[in-house]
Amino acid sequence: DHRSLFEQEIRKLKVPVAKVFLKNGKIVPAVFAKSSEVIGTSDKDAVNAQFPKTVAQTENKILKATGNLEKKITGKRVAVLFSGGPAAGGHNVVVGLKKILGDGNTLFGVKNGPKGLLEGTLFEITDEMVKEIVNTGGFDFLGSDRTKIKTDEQFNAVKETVKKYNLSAIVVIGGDDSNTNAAILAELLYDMGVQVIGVPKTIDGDLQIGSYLPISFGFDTATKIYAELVGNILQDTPSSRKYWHFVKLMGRAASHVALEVALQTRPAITIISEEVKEKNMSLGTLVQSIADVIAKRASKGINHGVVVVPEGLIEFIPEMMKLIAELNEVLAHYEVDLQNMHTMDEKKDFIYKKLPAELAKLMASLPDEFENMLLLDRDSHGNLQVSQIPTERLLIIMVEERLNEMKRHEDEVRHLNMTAEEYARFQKFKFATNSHFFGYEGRCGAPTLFDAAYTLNLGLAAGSLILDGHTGYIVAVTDLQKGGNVLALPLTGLLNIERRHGKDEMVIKKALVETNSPTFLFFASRRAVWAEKDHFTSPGPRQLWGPSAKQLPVSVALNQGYDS
Ligand code: FBP
Repeated sequence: DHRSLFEQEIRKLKVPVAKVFLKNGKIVPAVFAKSSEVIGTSDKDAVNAQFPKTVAQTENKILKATGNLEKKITGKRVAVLFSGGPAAGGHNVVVGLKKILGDGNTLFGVKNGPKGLLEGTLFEITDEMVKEIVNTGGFDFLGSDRTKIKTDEQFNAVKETVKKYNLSAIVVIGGDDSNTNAAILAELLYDMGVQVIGVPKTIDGDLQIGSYLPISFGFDTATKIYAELVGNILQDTPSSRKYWHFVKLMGRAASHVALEVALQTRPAITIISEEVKEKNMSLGTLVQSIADVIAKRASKGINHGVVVVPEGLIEFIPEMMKLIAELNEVLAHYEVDLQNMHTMDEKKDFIYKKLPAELAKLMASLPDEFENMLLLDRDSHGNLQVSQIPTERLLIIMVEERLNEMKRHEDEVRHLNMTAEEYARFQKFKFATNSHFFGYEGRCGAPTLFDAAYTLNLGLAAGSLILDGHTGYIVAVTDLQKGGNVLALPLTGLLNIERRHGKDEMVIKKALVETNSPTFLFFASRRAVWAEKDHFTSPGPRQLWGPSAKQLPVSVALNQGYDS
C-alpha cells in the first residue's frame, strides 16, 4: 500500500451517527416534519419576489428530523458537487450520501464544482470509490471551483445537464456564496421537479445561523492545524528570544479563525477585524496599538511575541473599506478600459483619477506591493481576494516606522508610563520580524473527529431530505454527542442584499464575529494579560485518538454556553 500508516488507519475510524439515522444498528434515512420556527430575512419582500416557488413551498420554516423514513424510495438520481475552497470532511459528505441513498438510487459526482455542472462532467460514484475516500481530507475526489451561476446561458446549461443525466436532485457542498447558488438552482429547477440541497462548508466559519447552525464543517480541522503551527511558533519565541512573528490567518472577511486560534494559543496580540470596524479605528490607530504592546514588552526586556492578523482585516478598517468599495465600483465600471491597458502604472494612473482626492491620497500612502494587490481581479462572486494581500507585511512596515518614531521622541511613549531605565531598554530593542500566512495548509488536512462525524451526518441528512421529497434547504446537525439534532433550514431565509461587482445582489449573509458574544468577551477579558508577558499554550497536533480528540472548537463551545 502506498498510503501512510496514518492514512490507512483513519479509513477504519468509526464516527458517531445521529439517532434518527439508526434502526436496529443499521443506517437508514430520516423523515422530516415542518416546525413552526421561521427563519426571517430583512430583505423579505425582495427575496419573495425573486424566489416565489421555493418560498411558497418552504414558508421559510425549519424542518426537523423526527425519526426513520419508513417508506422505501428508489430511482432517485442525485448529483453532488463541491464549491469554493476545500474544507476537511467534504469527502465524508459524499460517503454519507452514498450510504443513505443505498443501492436503489444513483449518486453522481460532478467534476470541478459548479463549472462541471455547466459542462455536464458527471460520473457515477460506486461503493468502492467511497471506501477509498472515507475520513480523508481534501476535495480531490471531485475537485472544486468558484463559478457563480447567474446568466441565462448558465441556467440553460444546468438544465441541459439535468436532462442529460435525468437528475432528480443536486447537492451543493459549499459556503455562503455557493449556497446562494443552491438557492438560485432550487428556484430555477423547481418546475422540473429537481430538488436542490445545500451543505454548510467553509473553514472561515462565517456560515452560521445562531444555534441552528453553530459552525460550518472544516472550521474545526483548519483552526486546529493553525493552532498547532501558531503554538509551535509561540514556543519558539522565548526560546530564540529575538523575533516578532506576524501571522496572517485565512478566514476571509470574518475573524472567527483568528479568534479561535487565539483562544487555543494565547498570543500577545490578536486583531479582530470586526472590533476594528466597530471602534472605527484608522490604520494609524491600529498600528499604534500594536506598537504599544511591542514597546512595552521591550521596555521589560521581552523582545519577542506573536501577532495574529485575520485575513480580511484590510476590508474592515473604515478608511480602507471606503477605498476598497470605491475601487470595486471603478474596477467594475471600467472593466473593459482596464483590460486594454497593459502596464500596472497605466492602470493606476487611470484609477487614481477616478478616486475622490482623500482616497487617492490614502492609496498613494500604501507601499507599492500593497497598492497593486488592491487592484487584483475580484473573484466571480465579487469578493476581494484577501488571501493574496500581504496585510501582515504591511503591518510590519508600518509598525516599524512607528516604533522608530517612539524611540526617537520620548513624548511618543508618554502614555506607556515607562521609567527612564525602561525607555533606554526599549531604545536599544531591535525589531526583528518574520511574517507568515497560514491558509492553504489548513484546508485539506485529514478531518478531525468532529469534522469527520459532522460531515458524515450532514451527508446522511442531505440524502434523507432528498428521499423525503424536500428542496431549497441547507442541512444542519448539532449535538451529536447527545444523540444528534438534525435540521433543514430554508435557504431563502438566509438571503439578503449586498453590493457585489458594483451591483446589488442577493446573497447569503456572512456571519461575522459579534463583539458581544461569549467568545469575544472571554477573549477581551484576558488579552491584556496575554499581551503583558508570555501566557501562551501550545495545543499540539490534532488528535484522532486519545483525550483531546473530542475537543470542540473553543469558540463554538463558549458560544453554546459550555465552559472553555
Ligand atoms: P470558501 O469556503 O468561502 O470558498 O473560502 C475558503 C477560503 O479558504 C478563504 O478562507 C480564502 O479567502 C479563500 O478560500 C481563498 O481562495 P482561493 O482558494 O481561491 O485562493
